[in-house]
Amino acid sequence: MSCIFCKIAQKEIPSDIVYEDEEIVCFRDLEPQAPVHVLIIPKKHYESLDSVTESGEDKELLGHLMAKVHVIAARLGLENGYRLVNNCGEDGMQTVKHLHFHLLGGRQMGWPPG
Ligand code: DGP
Repeated sequence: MSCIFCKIAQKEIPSDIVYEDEEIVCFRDLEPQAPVHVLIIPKKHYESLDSVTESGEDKELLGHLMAKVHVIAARLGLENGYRLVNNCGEDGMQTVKHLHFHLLGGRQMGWPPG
């Protein structure tokens, strides 16, 4: 297995995990872009959002992940709001090819993003 986020999910390489359950892991980003910057990933490997299908399994997993976002945000003290970002593919500037959502907060965000 060469995927770095699979290795983080399997605890083969260390990370600062802030939330974990059977299906997902959330850990602090190595290069934080905000006072709070964590990545939420499914443990199951999907290369990107483009790999997600309409199967019941994928819908359940992604629905579960989305339903946990506000739980994680609350745990991290983001009472005043946050931003959830997915970079998909080359134009989306995705660098790690394991589906992940950036949860950013702790400051006022700008719009439009770069
Ligand atoms: P993206 O551009 O959306 O693919 O963002 C990938 C993010 O992953 C980027 O913000 C840096 C972070 N990252 C890359 N490698 C590691 C790692 O080994 N550990 C952690 N915690 N974060 C990583």
